[in-house]
Amino acid sequence: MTFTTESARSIFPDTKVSAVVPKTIEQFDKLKAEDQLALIWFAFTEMGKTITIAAPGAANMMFAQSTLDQIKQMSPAEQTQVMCDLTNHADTPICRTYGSFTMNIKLGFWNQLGEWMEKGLVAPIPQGYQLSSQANAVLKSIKNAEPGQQITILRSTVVNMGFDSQDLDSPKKVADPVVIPTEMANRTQIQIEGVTHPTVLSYIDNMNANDFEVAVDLFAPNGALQPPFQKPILGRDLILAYMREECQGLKLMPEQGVVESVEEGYTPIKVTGKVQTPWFGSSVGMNIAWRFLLDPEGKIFFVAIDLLASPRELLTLVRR
Ligand code: ECH
Repeated sequence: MTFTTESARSIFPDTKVSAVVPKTIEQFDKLKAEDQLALIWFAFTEMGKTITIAAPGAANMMFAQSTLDQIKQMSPAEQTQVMCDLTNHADTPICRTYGSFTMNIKLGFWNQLGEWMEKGLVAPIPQGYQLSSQANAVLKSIKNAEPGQQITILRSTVVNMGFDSQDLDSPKKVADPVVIPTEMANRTQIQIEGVTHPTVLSYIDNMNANDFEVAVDLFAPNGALQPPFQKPILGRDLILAYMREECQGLKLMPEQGVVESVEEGYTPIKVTGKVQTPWFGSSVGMNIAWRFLLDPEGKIFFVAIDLLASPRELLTLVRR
């Protein structure tokens, strides 16, 4: 049997991914808008006691600035309405503009609103707001989750907001500024206990250097990358676009791995370790597994990135 993307998805079936994340997001989506906003506020302020968020540079926020200023000038009632509209995916001009933002601009947008809410420049969550019992249960599961899982839940709530429309009269999708790859002299070379395959090492090193064109060349033309809790992204063009939007400034810190025996020329390799996002730097290390399947030419036919259920899973590298 030769591999298909679908069959490749189930390599290393013993990998335990976080169940808390999809479960919490599902419960969160069922809450009413006011509860969703208040809950994120409570979760975010609680997390802020132990982890620090790094605000993005002004250049990255350029596309959101006029919308943010527009909101700042509204009455408190209108501001609350905009936030509820975003949560309810209402079809309004602001929700359409928000829908055209990249992930990082969406996060930066809310980060700015949060700062303004704290300073009283934008309508805050009403003092003494009482969460419903369902919302309280969701808040509790977020509080009990690991930091890497908490920020994944939070990010997903922000990314899902707004109105995403395919209409021609909607604002065109904006792009993040393209980052310049790290100079050769300043690059680091990773070592992974148990894995010396050059494709895997080169993937990690190029991702860490923001050199996405070189990283994507390591994929087979029909190769696929599967981000946590998502379907595989197919083909080099889409993978490159994804990397430019989602992978700038990531720090991949693989620790150990295992190479399974070759099956019809395909090599399964599993690597575990930590990943840091530029949003939280070294204050949050996410526990990650990369499940690679290399084709007979040594190109990446498939790689899944999983958010692990617990740090214990970093050691689950058993062969089938
Ligand atoms: C306030 C209240 C009202 C409502 C809202 C508010 C503001 C909320 C804010 C939230 C900010 C959240 C943030 C979350 C950031 C999360 C980042 C994560 C990154 C994970 C990256 C990973 C990368 C893995 C990958 C690897 C690869 O090899 C290939 C690619 C890829 C409070 C006002 C809404 C401000 C900033 C979770 C795991 C390793 C798959 C990308």
